[in-house]
Amino acid sequence: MVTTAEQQAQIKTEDLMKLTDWQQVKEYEDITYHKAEGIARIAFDRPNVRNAFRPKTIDEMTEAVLNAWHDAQIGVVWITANGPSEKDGIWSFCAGGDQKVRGQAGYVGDDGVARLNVLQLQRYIRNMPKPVIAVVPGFAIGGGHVLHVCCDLSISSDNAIYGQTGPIVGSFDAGYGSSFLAAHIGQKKAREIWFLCRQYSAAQAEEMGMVNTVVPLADLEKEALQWSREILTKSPIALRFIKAGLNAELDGQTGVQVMAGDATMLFYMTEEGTEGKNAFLEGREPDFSKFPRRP
Ligand code: 2NE
Repeated sequence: MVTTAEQQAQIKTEDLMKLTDWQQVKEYEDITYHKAEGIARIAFDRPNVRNAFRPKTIDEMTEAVLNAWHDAQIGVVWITANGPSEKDGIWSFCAGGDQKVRGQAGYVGDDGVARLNVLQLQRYIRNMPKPVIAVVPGFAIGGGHVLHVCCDLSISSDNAIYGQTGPIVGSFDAGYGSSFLAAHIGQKKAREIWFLCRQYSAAQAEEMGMVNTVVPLADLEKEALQWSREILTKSPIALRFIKAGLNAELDGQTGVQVMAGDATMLFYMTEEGTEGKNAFLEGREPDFSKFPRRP
């Protein structure tokens, strides 16, 4: 049976987080950020507005995502959310852009300027050479739905609700929010989601291949920890290339560039690549004669 609203209200973030020794990285206003066991846990922390994001939320999340990207001890990154709402006890992942700060030209920050760097955040999630898991404890709607789509894997609580509202509230994401979604669930289903703006249960999301697995809310982080620990036993470079390869076609020249950068990194790690650098530093001609032209 799906976790009911009454049961959701009884489950606190601390209950979900007690399974490992999470260490706070930095204090933020709109998110929380912790690390443990090589995992980064980055969580929306505006549960009273279904974790809708404003420019500050996205700026904070971007900083945390980049920190996790550049931390060599981190092998898996979670994008998740805290809860429940103090108002009604309901859990959410993210309900997209905060409509209350939406001005004439976009979402307005504390500085009065309309700008929302959520598309940049989507690209960081995709380009980061490590698995990113959406750990979804409730509503994933609008731009929140797009963020889970951009993650490599989605682990869903059974009470989660998925859907789009853009064409209702006067917005849309015709980028990854549409094309990457279609790559997951097919063109017909992606068009249905955007054209009709219906809401879908976690079970329906799993059936259409939009999420990887569904568990009771109380077990969400236990499941995410198990998946993460399994991933952490695998070769980082193998995972890096698989992610880049899976992204490459949809990402066009940018996808090729990311893979090319990874290939260059590997080349630097070879004796052949090092010979070129050493020769320059030693003021001599490089000698590549000993390196075979492999068939
Ligand atoms: C998420 C959903 C379906 C939940 O419905 P329900 O009935 O369970 O909750 P309710 O009462 O609507 O919301 C609870 C509180 O959260 C606030 C509400 O205003 C309410 O506040 P109070 O009345 O208690 O004060 N809230 C929820 N979502 C909010 C939001 N996005 N902005 C500001 N406050 C929000 C239901 O709440 C819903 O449909 N929410 C709106 C979803 C939505 O339209 N999101 C924006 C889509 S566009 C977007 O995200 C986007 C994009 O398309 C392109 C670029 C960037 C962003």
